[in-house]
Formats: sequence, structure tokens, C-alpha cells
Amino acid sequence: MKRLAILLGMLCTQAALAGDVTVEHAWMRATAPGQAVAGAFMDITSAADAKLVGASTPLAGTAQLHTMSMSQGMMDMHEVKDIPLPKGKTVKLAPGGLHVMLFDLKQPMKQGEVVPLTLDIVTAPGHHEKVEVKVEVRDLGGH
Ligand SMILES: [Cu+2]
Repeated sequence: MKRLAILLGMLCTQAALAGDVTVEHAWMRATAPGQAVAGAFMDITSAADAKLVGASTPLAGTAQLHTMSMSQGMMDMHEVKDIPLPKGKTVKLAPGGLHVMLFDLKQPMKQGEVVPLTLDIVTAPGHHEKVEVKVEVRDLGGH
């Protein structure tokens, strides 16, 4: 009986960890030959207050967290050190706003391909959680 209780406790812990962060609608645009930089977009929902602090993919040299804002009538893009994920709220990374910027793309990204992206999310002080995301490459026509 005691053994069963321990086992159930372990299962519950694992389910809670795996269900902490949900990522949906991850996508990026197809890239032109020679294009080395592209943004990736997605909807992230965390069950607890957390923050996205980084991302990586084997298909790009580096990835940064970016935001866009209007500055003196121009769209200005710059790096942010983290993206807050308030409990239960869906944070949208979308064109014209927050995004994951991929640099030094190792190959052109074609429509229908899937780019594996690992998100580094801090769910509690000092506790990092890796979330694997499949980024769908879409061709929206025109560059
Ligand atoms: Cu950017």
C-alpha cells in the first residue's frame, strides 16, 4: 500500500511538470536562398508564473528573444532578456511583436518542414524547464 502511494506521487509530479507549459501554433516563414535570419512565432501558455529566457535549435547558430515596438515612426526590433509568461495567460509571439529570432540559419527553410526548437523556461527561481517545440515552416508567398 505504501509502495503504491509513492508510485502515484511520482506519477502526479511528472504530469504536473509536463503540463506546466503548453506551446501551440509554432510557425515560421519559409526562407529565401541565402537568408540567414528569420523569426519564429508561437502561442505559449504556462500553468504557473514563468518566463521564457532562451531558445535554441540545431538548425541555427544562435537564437535570441526579440520584441518590436514603434520608435519615432519606425518599427524597432531589439533583444529582451526574458519574456514573462503570467500564470494561465496565453502569450502570443507574433509578427510585429515578440518573437524568437534565429540567426545563422544552416539551410533554407522550406514550406512543410518542421524545425525543432528547444525553449528554456524558468518556472521557479533557479529551475529551468526545457520545452521541445516543432516549428512548422509556412510559405506565405512573397518575401
Ligand atoms: Cu527579431
